[in-house]
Amino acid sequence: VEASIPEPQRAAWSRNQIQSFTDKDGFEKEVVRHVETTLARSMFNCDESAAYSATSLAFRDRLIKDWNKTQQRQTYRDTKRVYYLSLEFLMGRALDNAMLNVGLKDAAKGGLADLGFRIEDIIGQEHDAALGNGGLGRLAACFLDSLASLNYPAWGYGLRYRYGIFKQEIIDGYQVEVPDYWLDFNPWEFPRHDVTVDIQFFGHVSKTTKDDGKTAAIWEGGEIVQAVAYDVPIPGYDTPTTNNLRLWSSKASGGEFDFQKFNNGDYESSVAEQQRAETISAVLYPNDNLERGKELRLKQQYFWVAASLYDIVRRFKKSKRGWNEFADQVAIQLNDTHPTLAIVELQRILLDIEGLEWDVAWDIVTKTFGYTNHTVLPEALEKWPVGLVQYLLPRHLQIIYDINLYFLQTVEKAFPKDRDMLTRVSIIEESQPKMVRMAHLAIVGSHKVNGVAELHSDLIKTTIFKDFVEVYGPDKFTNVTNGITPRRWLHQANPRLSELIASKCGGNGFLKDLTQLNRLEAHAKDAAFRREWAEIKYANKVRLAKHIKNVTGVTVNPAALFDVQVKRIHEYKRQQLNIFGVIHRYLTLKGMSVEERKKQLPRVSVFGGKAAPGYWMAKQIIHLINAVGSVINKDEEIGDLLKVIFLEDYNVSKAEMICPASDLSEHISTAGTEASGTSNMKFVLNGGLIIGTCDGANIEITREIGESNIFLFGNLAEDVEDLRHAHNYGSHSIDSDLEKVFGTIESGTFGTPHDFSAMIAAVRHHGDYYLVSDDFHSYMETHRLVDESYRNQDEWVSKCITSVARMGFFSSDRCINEYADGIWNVEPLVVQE
Ligand code: GPU
Repeated sequence: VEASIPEPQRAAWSRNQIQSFTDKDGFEKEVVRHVETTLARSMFNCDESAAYSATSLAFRDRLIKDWNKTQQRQTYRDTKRVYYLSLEFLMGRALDNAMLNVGLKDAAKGGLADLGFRIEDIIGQEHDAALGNGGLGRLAACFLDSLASLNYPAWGYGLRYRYGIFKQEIIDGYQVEVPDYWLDFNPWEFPRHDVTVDIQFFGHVSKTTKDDGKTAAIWEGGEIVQAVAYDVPIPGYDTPTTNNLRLWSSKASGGEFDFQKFNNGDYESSVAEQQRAETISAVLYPNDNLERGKELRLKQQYFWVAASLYDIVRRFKKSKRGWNEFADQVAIQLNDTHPTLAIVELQRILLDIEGLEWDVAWDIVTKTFGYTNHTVLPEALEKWPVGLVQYLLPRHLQIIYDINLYFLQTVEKAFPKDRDMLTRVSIIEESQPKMVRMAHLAIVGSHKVNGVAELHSDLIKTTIFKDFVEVYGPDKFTNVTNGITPRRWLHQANPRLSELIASKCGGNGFLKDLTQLNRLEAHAKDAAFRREWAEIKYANKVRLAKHIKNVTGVTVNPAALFDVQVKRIHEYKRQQLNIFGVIHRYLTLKGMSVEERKKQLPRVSVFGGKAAPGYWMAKQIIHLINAVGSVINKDEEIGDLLKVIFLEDYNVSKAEMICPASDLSEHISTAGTEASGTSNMKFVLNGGLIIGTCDGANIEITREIGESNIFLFGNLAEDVEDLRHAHNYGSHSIDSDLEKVFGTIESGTFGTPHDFSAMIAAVRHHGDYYLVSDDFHSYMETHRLVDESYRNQDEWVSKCITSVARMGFFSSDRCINEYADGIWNVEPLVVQE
């Protein structure tokens, strides 16, 4: 069909396309048109929800044009493309981002005002796209923003979950999970019912002899599920490049129903089959830093990986190039081990379908893939039972065994007679049952492996992947420190601060080259500038205080120090250390005379974050925070001096409100456990200071902004092992202040002590694996330093300004350029307008 339309005709059509709006009046016309036609409503009953829909549709129309042109340009120029495979994309809201990236937010603001709406209210109508758990998924979203903003020809590939991360409600202090059905109305996705891939599961493998006498494997039988593409446009900031995020949705391959069964009267089972197929992309697994080995999860992984690779190979084949050029045209990045089957799938395609020799195919595969590791925590490292892989993907298991065989042969040559080495590096773990180690497969099948912050990248080389450094040498392993997009996390989340910064940095250039923030440094000592800066922070705190009042009923004083810890709830992230610290602060205040109390600095401790539904201890931590809050917040003796708030349902859009309102944020993981952390960067970029451990990216943040601008405490990663050993085999005495906190909990001050006994026992009797007691004293001392420092507002604000000025390194643009240079070998596609 495409080819039958003559070129002049096509060119004429594209010249005559309806022009998009460029100003307020044009925007208004488009909104009215969409309300009255697309939505079939009258302007007389256009409510905020309809105004949101129409505004989104108006901006979507604009994006589509840039998007089409970008795809045409990339096809025409046919340079190397990057494919970012991630099971999670935590995108948040799209409208505000689209308005800012396209550069017409002011037009929309004016237009909406004419129609009787406040733009904030309209933006607030949008449901977050929450197809991720936490940092890993949000990193993928920041990367998409940078890839488009820097004009890289890039695609994201993921799953279109019908249910994203659950919505969290707090009922009687406990977390309750509610399904997040987000697809009611989503103007940001385009179903591509013509882009489908049949995905095979189960079945068996037979051998056949080809014409040339060689044998080939044939995978047949089993069942077929269809993958349908849904495309989401990803606009770059201040560039026409609009890339594509392709999400796959599953459905039964037979179309709506199996008519055979239907006609035979077996209606129910034909519907059941339909539903079973749709289950694959139904729900995001809500675990962060934890793998639970569920069969459906493995199905999700293969479904998504196979559909994506089919699509990538199909696109490559259109270029009519030879396979020897594949790795020059295609770079695929594996976001953690979740997409590792892509390595096996590409080898299968090249070997079984395209008929390449093993070595030729394998060379292409390893040149194509890069693998990013995001954790050293053992419970998060993926392993799949061999039996399950055999049953679900029989041909893939054979290929995995062959990959392992050839790999172990080379290891054997380099380390003759070292049986232990072979056992340690093998892709197959010889356990009961045998397991496929996905990280090992990812390393063997990639040309580069990277960690996400310097400490983390060093740790993977010296701990979990140590043997592989010996096998491959150190150059296969590299570091790319994480970054965040300043568009969403500064310009969008904190428009007033962004504007103030622009006024001192010579305009908005810093949003594309974040190192330009260094121009601020000269102004840190300027009293008038500091006042403006502080005034913006205060306004952001007022806004958060209002939100807190609305959702919890608690009044907090915006002049208090806002101390924030928002992230997934996890023992290694140590929210328990924070809440024990809060209790200690409360006890200290209670022990003071009225006079003494008057001299104290008021504080608001804000917590937020979801616990995995099956993570009992994390749920107990949430319960304790709420229990403590409900006692302290109504203690009239304490009043404004201390408030404890748990904000329910922490997500991307709430983060955009919370980050700009923090004075101090907590990044207090046990040293060596947090691979990088990225909210640490968001908080500093928004003019807040950090209390933190020497862990993840905190270390590099310290190096950049200076030791005097961060509150570090606690034991170092290099000492953790010895301390744990001492807990278990030596004497383990608990910090005396922490004992007082435990005593208070056990006396029933915060409700039934039994509810919290496991949390206390974890420290006292079960080895205190996360070193809560070891770090408690230094944590509390450091909080005292924070108070002291905050009293001198001039100095505090200077620290904040200086820190922001030195944050240029943490842009995800820098990070993406490092991947492009060091791992992908891709270049931006310059746009000539
Ligand atoms: N991370 Br593994 C997740 O959010 N989920 C996971 O399942 C795994 C890692 C995080 C790390 O915990 C965090 O330190 C890092 O900043 C982030 O990935 C992005 O690299």
